Amino acid sequence: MSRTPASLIATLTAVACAVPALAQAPAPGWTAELSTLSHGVRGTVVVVDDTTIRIDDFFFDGRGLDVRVYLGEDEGSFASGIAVGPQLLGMPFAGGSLTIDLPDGVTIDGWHAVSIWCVDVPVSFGQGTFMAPPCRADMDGDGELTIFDFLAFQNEFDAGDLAADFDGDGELTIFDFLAFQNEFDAGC
Ligand SMILES: [Ca+2]
Ligand SMILES: [Ca+2]
Repeated sequence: MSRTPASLIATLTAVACAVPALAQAPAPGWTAELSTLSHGVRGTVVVVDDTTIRIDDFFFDGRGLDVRVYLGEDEGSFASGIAVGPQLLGMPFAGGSLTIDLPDGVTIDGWHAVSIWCVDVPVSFGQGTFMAPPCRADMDGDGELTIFDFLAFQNEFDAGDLAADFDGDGELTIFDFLAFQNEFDAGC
C-alpha cells in the first residue's frame, strides 16, 4: 500500500480551513422518501435540477379522485402548495419512474416537501421531506467538514479500510485522496 506524500497532506490540511456553508434549500441530488399513507404509494423523489424532479421506484394504484404531485413548504402545508406534473388518476405505477418538469416560473427553491395529493378531499396518499444526500466527506459524522475528517480519512486509508475507496475502484491509491479532496471542497 502506498503512503501519501507529505506535500499532498499539507495541501489537504490547508484546504480544510475553508469549510463550505451547508445548503439550506433543496438542491440537485436531494431526495424525499414518500411515506405510505394510502393507495400503496411509495417511492423516492429526487431533485434533478432547480426545475425538475423525478420519482424513482414509484408505486401507486392509480386510484382516487383528482390526484396530483404537490409541493409544499413543509409536510403540514400541502393545502397551500402547488400542483406539479400530470393528473395521476388512472395512472398506476409499479416501480417505474416519473420525471416532472416544474411549471413555468417555478423552481424547487422553498418547496421542502412533496406529496401524492388527492386534491378534492384533500388528503395525502404519501409524502416526504427533501433531505441532503449523505455527506461522504464528513468522515467522522459530526455534520461539519473539518481537519478531523481529513485525519479520519487518512486513518481509514492507512488501515486499508475500503471506506477510503472514494473513487470506488476497489483499491486504495492517490486518486482516492484526490476524490476525497474534491468532495470535501464541494461541501455538504
Ligand atoms: Ca466531520
Ligand atoms: Ca480507489
